[in-house]
Amino acid sequence: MDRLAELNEQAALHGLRVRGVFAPREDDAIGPLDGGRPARSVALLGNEGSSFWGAFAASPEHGDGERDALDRWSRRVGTQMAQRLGARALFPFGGPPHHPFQRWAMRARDLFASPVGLLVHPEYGLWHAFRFALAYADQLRETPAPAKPRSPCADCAARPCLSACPVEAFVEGEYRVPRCVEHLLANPQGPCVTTGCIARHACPVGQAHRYLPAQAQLHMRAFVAKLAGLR
Ligand code: B12
Repeated sequence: MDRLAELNEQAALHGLRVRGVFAPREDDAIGPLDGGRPARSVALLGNEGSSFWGAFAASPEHGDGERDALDRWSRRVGTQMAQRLGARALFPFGGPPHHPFQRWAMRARDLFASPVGLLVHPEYGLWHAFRFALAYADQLRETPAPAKPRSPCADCAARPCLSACPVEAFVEGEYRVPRCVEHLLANPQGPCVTTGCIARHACPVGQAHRYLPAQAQLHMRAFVAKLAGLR
């Protein structure tokens, strides 16, 4: 089996998807892999919609009551997959400094910056994210990446994502984090926390892939806990 097919198969066991592959450059600061070989391919692994929720909900991390359950699950699954596949795992959390997952993802596949900063996908809209990346010494993809389609935001004149936030935390190209933080902390039972970011819900793209309520709540509660520390 080729290495990309093997990776797809292993990822699917955890409800994860290969969310693009790119060839790293020097300025990606990935460094040498075990044995001193340079990384030649990096695969991004993550969720499309709630694809990983069943696997995560059945995991020990989900039920143990400790903090950062999803990050701990991602670290365990990513580390195990890396060992099995002869790759090195890189994580989106644990910084700063942070690995630039969004910049990498735009190089790797059909993802685009949206007005609210999250990357938008033509099918999944804003309902996708990254759990880890695997750096390989091999060339994982032999055929050239498919041509990028047009960003769905290019044809969206209404831009409901920018007007939906109750505290105007998003203006084109800027995320006013303190406004969002104050609102979430002051309204822990409000819809932003219980159903997920209202600006994200307002995007008309990928509505069928909106997160399950349990997943949306987990992300927002984890986010609020982190924000309380940032204040
Ligand atoms: C720091 C951070 C935050 C900070 C925001 C910092 C800021 N001022 O923008 C906080 C903690 C507030 C935050 C919030 C959220 N985040 Co965040 N965050 C990150 C993190 C860990 C690092 C980003 C970074 O600094 N990268 C380093 C630079 C060098 O790399 P870069 O690719 O060039 O990163 C740039 C973009 O990330 C951009 N950016 C990030 N957010 C926004 C928002 C706007 C409006 C704009 C214009 C730009 C922008 O700014 C970075 C610096 O240029 C990334 C994970 C990662 N490692 O990339 C997740 C990440 C960007 N976040 C993500 C998500 C999902 C969220 C939340 C929705 C969390 C949630 N509740 O589920 C919220 C969004 C707010 C909301 N109301 O919905 C996802 C985005 C997935 C996607 N579809 O694109 C990421 C990739 C994590 C993941 N595991 O997938 N986040």
